[in-house]
Formats: sequence, structure tokens, C-alpha cells
Amino acid sequence: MTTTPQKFPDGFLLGAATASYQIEGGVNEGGRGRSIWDTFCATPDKVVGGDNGDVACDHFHRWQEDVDMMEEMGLDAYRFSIAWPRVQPGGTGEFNAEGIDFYRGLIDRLKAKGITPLITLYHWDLPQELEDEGGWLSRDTVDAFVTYAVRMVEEFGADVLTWTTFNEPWVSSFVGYGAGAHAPGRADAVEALIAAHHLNLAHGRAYQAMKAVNPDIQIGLVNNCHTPRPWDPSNPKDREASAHIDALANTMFHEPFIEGTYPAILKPNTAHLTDWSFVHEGDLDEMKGRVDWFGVNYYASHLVRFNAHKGTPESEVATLADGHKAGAGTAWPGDEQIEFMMPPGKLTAMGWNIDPSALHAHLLKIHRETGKPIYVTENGSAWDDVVDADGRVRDADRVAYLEAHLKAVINAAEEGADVRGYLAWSLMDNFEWAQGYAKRFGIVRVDYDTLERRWKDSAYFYREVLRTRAVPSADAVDEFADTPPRTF
Ligand code: PNW
Repeated sequence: MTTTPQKFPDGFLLGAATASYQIEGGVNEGGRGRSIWDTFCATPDKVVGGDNGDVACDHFHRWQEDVDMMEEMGLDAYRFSIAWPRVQPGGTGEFNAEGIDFYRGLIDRLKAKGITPLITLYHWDLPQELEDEGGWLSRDTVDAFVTYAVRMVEEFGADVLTWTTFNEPWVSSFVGYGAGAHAPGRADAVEALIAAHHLNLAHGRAYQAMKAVNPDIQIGLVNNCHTPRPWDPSNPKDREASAHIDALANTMFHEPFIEGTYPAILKPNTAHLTDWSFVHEGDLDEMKGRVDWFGVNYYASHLVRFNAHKGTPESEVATLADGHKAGAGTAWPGDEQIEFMMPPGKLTAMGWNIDPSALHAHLLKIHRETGKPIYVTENGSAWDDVVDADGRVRDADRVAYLEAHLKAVINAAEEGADVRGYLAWSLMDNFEWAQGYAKRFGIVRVDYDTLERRWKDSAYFYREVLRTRAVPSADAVDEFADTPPRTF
């Protein structure tokens, strides 16, 4: 018996996402300045294989073909980020016309092909000069960000309506300043909280200033969601541990913009570390109400437990299996007796589990807690893909992951979550941060020797999703995969 596939709601945006440092390359071209990721990659033992973004996918030179490829796939939307050091090399002062022209060309071509551009202003590539002056520990960086954001709206606000200030402030602050596994590689739990607060403040201030330039734009904040569940739901200590992780990972990055408060449990839970005096009077007023939508980046779910004797052999830092535990510090201030347990089931090449039910639950949770429109701004999986003798990349695991998660999104929308779109991570294989090029998230394969793009089966599957506005069965891939495969 066949059932009619569920359709995406009318007007639902289906697309793919990337980020500047992960795909552009051209780091010394077009007047681009240095970013903290250039520095981090040049520091020994920070990135697997000593990889860096110098060439990446060479999108800086191949952007036209890349947009053509998106058109052929039928994408409604493309989420990309602007490299701040490309448009304002030092992070303050002069803007760089050549850098601005690069993004103008990209936006114009997307629009000419009927693809809706979504801009992210900050996907982690802070200009190095700002880091040298204290980075996100300094309120001067907050002001610099506002200036940069306003200028970008002046340049592109007439053409682009959907804007993101920050991609995953939790990662920028807690992995970059807490764990030390991302740039700038600092490892201090209190610095992580300070950086997080300043990122939130920068969002609030930039929101106000950007709206003053163009009240029509819709400004969101994109959060990587952790979906902690207590290891033993009947154990109150495990439930508390899970609530602490939820507050640090999720609520801390939306409650200020809805209620004008930080989650109540954070202060007592971190009182042994800080008195939170870095939150100045009036800061939270500059956040309350200042968000139009929330982005949800979802990959995996998390099992959390209390352990007075943390560090036992059976403990696994499952969510941090992507190298975040390589840093000297912690990504979770106040986690002295909290640990992440390896969830059951198959794991992706990142060591992350596969749990579409947690995406479904998280979308409904964000809907309940914020009432705002939601975009799934990233979702995808890394696998050790191979090119078969006939040139096909039969990434059945990625297709199955996509199918299951797209269905979870449709179900959440049908149950009332105001989900407006889904952006697959990622359009193509790219520089996976501390994992370098070793982990492949693309629905299109990139050959890093020739820079050729080759559609994986997941790209054909996604093209079919776009054509039918529904989720086809993963088994049907052979019916719509091209032979010979599309290459660019
Ligand atoms: C996101 N975690 O990063 C980023 O937005 C992308 O740039 C990245 O390529 C993608 O996910 C895949 O990693 C994350 O610790 C980093 O849970 C860390 C976590 C989640 C997402």
C-alpha cells in the first residue's frame, strides 16, 4: 500500500546553507583582512591535518557556477555568510569595496535565478584586529559589530529581507572561549559566559540599528540546539543536569530576547565561577523583544547525567566527539558533575547520533518558548563517502538522514510549530572547522585536488524534494539519480 507523501506547507522555503570561511578560499585576495580562523589554523595542532581555509571550495572564484548548480537543483533559498574581514578588513574603519562587490554579485545572481538569499553576518570569522583588542570579551567588539551590520543593511537591505546576526553564539563563546577547540582557542569558563553575553548584546544592539535603516528586514538569531535528555528521567539529579545544559545551550540564547532575562538557574549554578557582573544595568533591556525569528541548527540529540565521580570509564563525551574535547577547557561552565553519555544507535562520521524525534520535539519547544517563526537553518550529517566506479556517490546514510529529518520538520509544522523553511547543511563538502576537510557534510561532493563538484545521491534526492514539495522515499533514489552523474 502506498500512502500519499506529506507536503511542505505553502510558501515553505527549501534550500541549502554554507558559511564564508568554510567554502570561499581566496583568503589573500580582493583586499580581505585576516580572521581569527586564519590565525587558529596556522597554530600547530589545532585543526586536523593542519588544514586551513586558504583554498577551501574556491567558491571565491567559482561562485557563478555554484549558483548555477543551485538553480539546477531547484533550491528556493540559499543561506550564506558574509566574511566580515572581506568587507571591512580590520573590523573597524574602512570598508572594502571589492569585498562588498563580491557579495553584491552573488546576491544579484541568486535573485536573477529566483533563489532567495539569506544573509548571516557572523559565522565565526572575526577580524583578527578585533581579537587582538580583546575579541568578544570586549564591548568595543559589540560596537564594531553594530557598525558593520548597519553598513551591510545599507548595502544589501533592499535585496535581502532575511538576516541573521549570529550563527550559533554558543559555539563562538563556549567552544571558542570555553573549550578552546575553536578560534580564538581560549579555555576559560567565565570568559565563555562573558563572550556569550556580549554576543547577545551585539545582537540586541544591531537589531535596533539595522531596523532603523530598513524596518522591513526580518532579523533572526541562529542557535545550534542541544536537545539534552536526562539519562535516567526518574532521577532528579539527572533532570537537573539536563536542565543546566538546556539553559546554557538553548535558553540563554533566546530568553533574553523574549523575556529580557537570563534563565534563573544559571546564576546559582555558576556562582562558584562568577557573580555575572559582566551583565551591566540596561543590557537586557537592549535585548528584550529584539528578534523576529529563530534559526535552529540541528544535528544530534544528547543524553546528560549527574555524576559526583565524573570521569568514570563508561562516560563518553558524546556530543563533543568532533574534537571539542581537544581543548583544554570546558564548553559547559558549571559542569563539574555533569557528563554527556553516548546515545545508543548508529553514529555518523562525526560520532553524532541520529535522532529525528529530538528535532521534532525541539521545534515544538522553541515554538512554545518563543512563539516566533522558525527556520531550520542547518541540518545534515557527515559520512565517509566514496565515489563508485560508475562515478556515483551512493550516500544512502545521508539520504536516509535527510528523509527522516525532513519528515520530522513537516510533522512539527503540522502540529503547530511555525516552521517557515529548511536549509540543508551543506550545499557542498567544505572546511569542517577543527576537523578540517576530513568530515564531509555536503550533498554535493568536492574533490579537493581538482575542486570538481559532483552530485551525491542526496543531491538527487533533494532535487526530488524540491520538485515534488514532499519527501519521497529514500529507496527511490535510483529512479531519479542521473547516470552519468552531474559534475561541475
Ligand atoms: C555547525 N555541537 O557547527 C556550524 O554552524 C557549521 O558551520 C558546521 O559545519 C556544522 O554545524 C557541522 O558541524 C556546530 O557541538 C558545531 O553540538 C558544534 C556543535 C553543533 C554544530
